[in-house]
Amino acid sequence: MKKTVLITGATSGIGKATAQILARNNYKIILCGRRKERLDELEKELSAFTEVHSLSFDVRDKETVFSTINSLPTEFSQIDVLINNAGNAHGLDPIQNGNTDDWDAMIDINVKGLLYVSKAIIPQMIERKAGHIINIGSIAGKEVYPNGNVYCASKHAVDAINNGMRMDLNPYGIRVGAIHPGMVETEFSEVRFKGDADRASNVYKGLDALQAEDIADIIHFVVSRKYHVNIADLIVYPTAQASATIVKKNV
Ligand code: NDP
Ligand code: 8X3
Repeated sequence: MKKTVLITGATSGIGKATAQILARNNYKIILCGRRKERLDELEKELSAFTEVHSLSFDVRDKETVFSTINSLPTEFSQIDVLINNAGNAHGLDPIQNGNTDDWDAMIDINVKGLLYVSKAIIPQMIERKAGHIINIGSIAGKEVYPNGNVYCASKHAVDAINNGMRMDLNPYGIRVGAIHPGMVETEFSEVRFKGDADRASNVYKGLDALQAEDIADIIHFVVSRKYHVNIADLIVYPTAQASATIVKKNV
């Protein structure tokens, strides 16, 4: 039987590429994100391969997260795999200059949003004593870098939540694991720099950065292992990167 995968942040980058690869590999897909037109477009594209359903909501909106996920049509209501991917960095400033709206966004989306979506789905996994949760962390959840302060804190929280979830859900046979990418060329830096496309593209200049498809390919590998295999924690860099701050650029 086809497994159903719910992907948050499917309108762009890693989430979108993951939906594209899983749709072609016999998974039913639930696409989530705020940008409705992008969801509609992707749903149309992927419907050529599999059953697709879209949910447009902001992961910060607690009530809507629960009501939306709880009102999925029957054909999509059993969620076998949850990919907690929605998230972004907002700003790259020393702590003393940090914008409190940016701080709120990162904590509310990357941490609290991930928790709300998980809480909406975990009970059905517990009931079936089966399920798989993949949390997209970051190298920023393993190391702190200058000016990364609150984004790094939010991703350290994802790392902790991932480990805690795995422990708490262990009695129920639920797989939990995280993937922590280094530099992936997506809309991530455009969001971080509030639409400054030049500054964003500079981040990836002079190196072969990871592409969203590289991470999607790994997510496909992780979800398609035999059920007794749980890939719990994975750091993925481009070859040019050796740590959060050590990056070999050809400039
Ligand atoms: P993108 O900016 O390309 O994608 C981010 C996705 O998150 C979008 O689909 C966006 O959808 C969704 N999202 C953001 N805010 C919200 C919200 N409030 N409610 C619902 N959905 C939201 O970035 P990436 O693909 O790179 O990022 C995906 C994940 O990977 C993030 O968790 C990021 O922290 C992590 N990551 C990225 C790295 C990189 O270098 N790119 C490296 C390490 C980790 P919409 O705006 O339509 O709601
Ligand atoms: C995204 C990668 O290095 O900007 O999480 O934190 S980094």
